[in-house]
Amino acid sequence: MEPRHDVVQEQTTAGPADEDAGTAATDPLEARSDAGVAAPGSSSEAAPAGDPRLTPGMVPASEAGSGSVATAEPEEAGPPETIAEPEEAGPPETIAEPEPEPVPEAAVVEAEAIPEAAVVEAGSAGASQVDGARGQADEEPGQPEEEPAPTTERPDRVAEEPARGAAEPTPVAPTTVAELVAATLRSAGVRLAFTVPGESFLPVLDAMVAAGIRVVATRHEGSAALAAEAYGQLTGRPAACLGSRSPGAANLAIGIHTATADSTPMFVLVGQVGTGIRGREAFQEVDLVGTIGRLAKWAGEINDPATAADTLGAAVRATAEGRPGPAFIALPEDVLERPLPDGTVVPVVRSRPEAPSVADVRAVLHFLAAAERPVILAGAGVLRARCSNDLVRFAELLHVPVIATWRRGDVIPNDHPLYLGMAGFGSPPTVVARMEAADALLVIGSRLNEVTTNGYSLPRPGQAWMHVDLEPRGGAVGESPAPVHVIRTDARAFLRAAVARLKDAVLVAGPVAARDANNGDDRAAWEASIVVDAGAWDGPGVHPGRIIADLRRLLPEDAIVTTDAGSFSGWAARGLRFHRPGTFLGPTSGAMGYGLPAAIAAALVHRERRVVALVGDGGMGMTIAELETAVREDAHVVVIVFDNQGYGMIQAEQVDRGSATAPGTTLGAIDFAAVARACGARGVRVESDAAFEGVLRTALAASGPSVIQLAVDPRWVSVDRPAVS
Ligand SMILES: Cc1ncc(C[n+]2csc(CCOP(=O)(O)OP(=O)(O)O)c2C)c(N)n1
Ligand SMILES: [Mg+2]
Repeated sequence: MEPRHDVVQEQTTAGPADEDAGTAATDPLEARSDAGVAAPGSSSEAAPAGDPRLTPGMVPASEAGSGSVATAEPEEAGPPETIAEPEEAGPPETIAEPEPEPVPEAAVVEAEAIPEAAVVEAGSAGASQVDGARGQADEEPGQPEEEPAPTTERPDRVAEEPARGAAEPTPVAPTTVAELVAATLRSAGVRLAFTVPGESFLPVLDAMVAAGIRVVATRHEGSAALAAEAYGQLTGRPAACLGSRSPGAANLAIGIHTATADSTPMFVLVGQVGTGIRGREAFQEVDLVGTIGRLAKWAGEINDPATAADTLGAAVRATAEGRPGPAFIALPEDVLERPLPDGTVVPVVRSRPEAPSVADVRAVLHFLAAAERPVILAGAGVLRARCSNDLVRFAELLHVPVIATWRRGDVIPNDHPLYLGMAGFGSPPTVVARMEAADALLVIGSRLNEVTTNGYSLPRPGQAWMHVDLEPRGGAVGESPAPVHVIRTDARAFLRAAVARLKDAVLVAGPVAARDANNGDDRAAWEASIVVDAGAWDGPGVHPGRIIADLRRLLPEDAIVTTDAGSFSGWAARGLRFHRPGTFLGPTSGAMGYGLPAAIAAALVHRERRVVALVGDGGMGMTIAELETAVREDAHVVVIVFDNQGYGMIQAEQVDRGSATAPGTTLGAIDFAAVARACGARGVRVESDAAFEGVLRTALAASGPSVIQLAVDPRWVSVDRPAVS
């Protein structure tokens, strides 16, 4: 793509950084003299009040020089007072990032309390989004740590009461392998563990409780793993899940895969048969590391107290460095209570994101600024790095719209005029069309999976795109078409650096106005395409789109929504709106059974917030016993079951393929409301749209779990094939 000479110019004094950037006379970010820069104090004042084309920090073309945009770079161009910074002229509303992190002090105290704690410095190549969530990625490299966003909610009860009301344990140096495991996890940020216990790892559970990690029993290991995964998605910190030998590990598998697919930090601990009886058909014996362990990002086994610290250090590094993911640790039963050698220390990992180079940042800025129809596609990397505010600022400064990757619809507030929807299942046609129309696509914090890319049709052949990611795919399985530029860094490090360069930008009114006009049209088209509650419907049962519209109207802005897999989820994907990052949890693994365990995890983290799980009758059948877990844990979750008495999404596929009998997808009735009541929760069946609002209001106002069972006629095939037109 030929750079447009009339779009961007950069006010700078020539210096080493410019040589570094390699700018040339034809570059759209040409070095220019002060002549094109607004006079001190003039920039924001020069903008006519109320002119929607001009945002803070921008000046009209007449002020900026002919046909150009100038960015004044703070480090090169002199003091910022020459140009009004966005903050001075009215900052964009701050988005509340997910909750402030409650962990670091305790982790530090503990590490320090253990003599000679080994600090494993992570290499600079990988950015730690995990540690970022614990506070370190709040720092821009070389910058002081940022204050967490203010919050009105009371502190996280999980962190506050790790042992449910018990006092914070006094750290003691571990003496056994089990204690070392617990101490390592605790120092890595773990505060919650979900498990179905087995005889093979009981000393670890006791050690965890002693170390201040709260242990929650679930009714199935699959739920334990999915709850731990959801906790990691929500907080950016790892939780743990535990299962016993091969049966427990097999049941944990769904959550291990989900954590890998969703780049979620997590520890998976599995009891293993004793080292002395391996290979002899021992009870429940299997090569855990070589089988189920391979679903994880990293897998290892602790066979010897002498190497336990090294193995655990590698596990922590795996969760924390580069693309986050689950670490799987097999724990042979006979090793757990063996004493540690003298001098064993708890491994502590610190990693910091690598800052992008000036040239990298410039390449992206030029790319977006020179385009006519640029788009940013933003994914989980932005959420994990907790930099939605930075992304909003970046998009605003460049006037570039943002599309969320599949199941990351909360990446920026959906009521922002630059938000143009979520890609993937359930997205309206405007989303793919807009991405296809982009002459410059910036992908940030996404691995570009099959669903987000509309079956790998995006980026389309010949489309110019750039990739900012912790682990961009390259080599034989690299992206096609290849990106024109790749920056291996975390989203926050990139966005911070880019915003720092951009915030004094001055853009000519002409291109900005054209961009804004396009963005306005695109936003209007998207808004028109996400109506899900249209059409006359008097039953039987509810109109799924109206249920979603009611939720959109009635849920508080900080409510957290979780979802299962199924046709019902399409109405939510299209019709819900998110106002804050960290308000949606959905697995890109597509795992059924996620909704309820994820909601329980979210409710344990945010006791004061409303948590709503959207599930089908199929998915609910898989995890229904966790209602008892929710009751026992006093988790305030509202589970909304779209009950069409079948595996609807799969049945639709069968019908499309011409299956005569659609075998295996018709289910019978379960009285989910009655089961809820039998577990000690509230349970209500809703047969009509009109009845829903009152039932929902009651459930939201109550404490503890509620189930709202919605009768859904099977003619509601999907959001694209509703029962009414
Ligand atoms: C664990 C798991 N098993 C199977 C599937 C395949 N699958 C996707 S959607 C679906 C049907 C879900 O049924 P239900 O929860 O009732 O939702 P509905 O489609 O009827 O709205 C199935 C079986 C899956 N995604 N995950
Ligand atoms: Mg169903």
